[in-house]
Amino acid sequence: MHAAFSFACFILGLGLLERVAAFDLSRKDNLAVYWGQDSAGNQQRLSYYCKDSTVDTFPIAFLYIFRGTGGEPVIDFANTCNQWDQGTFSGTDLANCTIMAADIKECQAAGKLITLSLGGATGEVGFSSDSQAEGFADQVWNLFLGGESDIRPFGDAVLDGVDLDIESGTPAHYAAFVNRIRSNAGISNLNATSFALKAANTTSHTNATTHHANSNKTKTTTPVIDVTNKNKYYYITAAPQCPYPDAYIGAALNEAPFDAVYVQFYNNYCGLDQPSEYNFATWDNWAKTKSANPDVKVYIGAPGSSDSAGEGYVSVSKLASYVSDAQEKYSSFGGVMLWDASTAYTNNRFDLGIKTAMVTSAAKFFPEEVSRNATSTTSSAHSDAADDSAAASDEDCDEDASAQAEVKPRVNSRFFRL
Ligand SMILES: *[C@@H]1O[C@H](CO)[C@@H](O)[C@H](O)[C@H]1NC(C)=O
Ligand SMILES: *[C@@H]1O[C@H](CO)[C@@H](O)[C@H](O)[C@H]1NC(C)=O
Ligand SMILES: *[C@@H]1O[C@H](CO)[C@@H](O)[C@H](O)[C@H]1NC(C)=O
Ligand SMILES: *[C@@H]1O[C@H](CO)[C@@H](O)[C@H](O)[C@H]1NC(C)=O
Ligand SMILES: *[C@@H]1O[C@H](CO)[C@@H](O)[C@H](O)[C@H]1NC(C)=O
Ligand SMILES: CC(=O)N[C@H]1CO[C@H](CO)[C@@H](O)[C@@H]1O
Repeated sequence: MHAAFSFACFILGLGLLERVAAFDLSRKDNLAVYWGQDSAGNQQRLSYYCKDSTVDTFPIAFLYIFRGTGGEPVIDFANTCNQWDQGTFSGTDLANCTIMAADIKECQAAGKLITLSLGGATGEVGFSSDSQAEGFADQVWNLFLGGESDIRPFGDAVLDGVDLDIESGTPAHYAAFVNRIRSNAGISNLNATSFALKAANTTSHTNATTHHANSNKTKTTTPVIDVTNKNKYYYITAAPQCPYPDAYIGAALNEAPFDAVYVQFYNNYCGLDQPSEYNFATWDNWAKTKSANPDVKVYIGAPGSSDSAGEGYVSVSKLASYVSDAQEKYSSFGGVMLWDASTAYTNNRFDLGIKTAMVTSAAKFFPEEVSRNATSTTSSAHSDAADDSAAASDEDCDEDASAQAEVKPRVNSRFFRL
């Protein structure tokens, strides 16, 4: 009885996870697309890009000043939320982006990860000591992740992790930052897979214990673990440039465990437009021999259009051939990263084009893995449990959208990344 009950709960638990098509880091057809810098000059609110199942992860960009006025960081999402148009928390330059909370939750309900990207080309970033890095990790944890603060730029929305796109400042102490975030999240010795197993195990064990509690009152004190809300796995990624090792985040990548790296194969001699210098093999070798996490996933980072990078743009079919090559040869390959959402959408849905190609070739190389379909999984991602909340917030969002339509989109992004 005990065993059968636990097993049933375990299966039920997994069923709940699958209803919202949970993110799966182990796949080789994931798509991460940066959002926030309005590179095409027509950026829509975040939820606009979550209406279908094309994109799995949105790193939102950027938190670009670590220590601003009042000791708080500074964030900017161009025409969607910034310190000038939306206002700041008192005594700081930290924008109050509570208007984005519903969008973040709507995207998460559709099974997508929303992470906060730190840095960018014009970032004022860096640390002078491990303790400063740890203090900043606590701040980020409390402002955006599972912690608590009087000021939460996204209100009660809880982001799914952080991305380090460090392209300036000093490279030291980022490992201390990463390790502190992971420690705050309670995942120091876990990865996404072992965390999920442990959570499922804990839930089934707690339920089994509770079930038997009537026969022995002393057991009713067993704590109930909440695995639904803040107690989730928090993902840490980085966006190194392709020249190996990366000048800014390279050391940290060897010292602290990252879940994935979105290597920028553009604006550099080793980019996608330079087939003879393109160096994914070097990054695969790094993953297996030097990375603090030997299971780290390496994504091919690409421009979403010819306008979104100085050089390195290639067509969907050219990128697809890099993808199928990597799926076949490199076990570290995890998918594609695009900079950014607005340019990819403007460029004939480049995101959908590469996602469809990735899914098709992954199904060819890994027929044993449950395949997914970039065009047809939309309905399943919105099905079942996710439906009610998504439908409710859709209505709220439509009202907001018409209100927002009157705000003029900015012509130039202040953080156009070259
Ligand atoms: C932040 O903005 C929301 C609405 O966008 C508002 O309700 C809230 O009062 C603001 N918080 C502060 C501290 O200004
Ligand atoms: C699951 O729980 C059992 C009993 O508490 C424990 O022995 C086992 O190691 C746990 N497995 C995981 C993956 O946490
Ligand atoms: C209840 O738990 C106590 C302490 O663990 C144990 O001594 C007792 O035998 C249990 N009673 C039953 C009915 O299982
Ligand atoms: C987690 O770690 C185990 C080995 O400890 C590995 O087999 C598994 O692939 C890892 N999962 C992820 C998502 O990295
Ligand atoms: C995905 O589904 C659509 C519609 O059912 C179908 O036309 C397409 O061939 C499928 N693609 C893959 C890669 O299975
Ligand atoms: C199947 C089942 O009963 N699951 C429950 C296990 O315990 C957690 C926490 O109390 C509940 O949220 C689940 O519904």
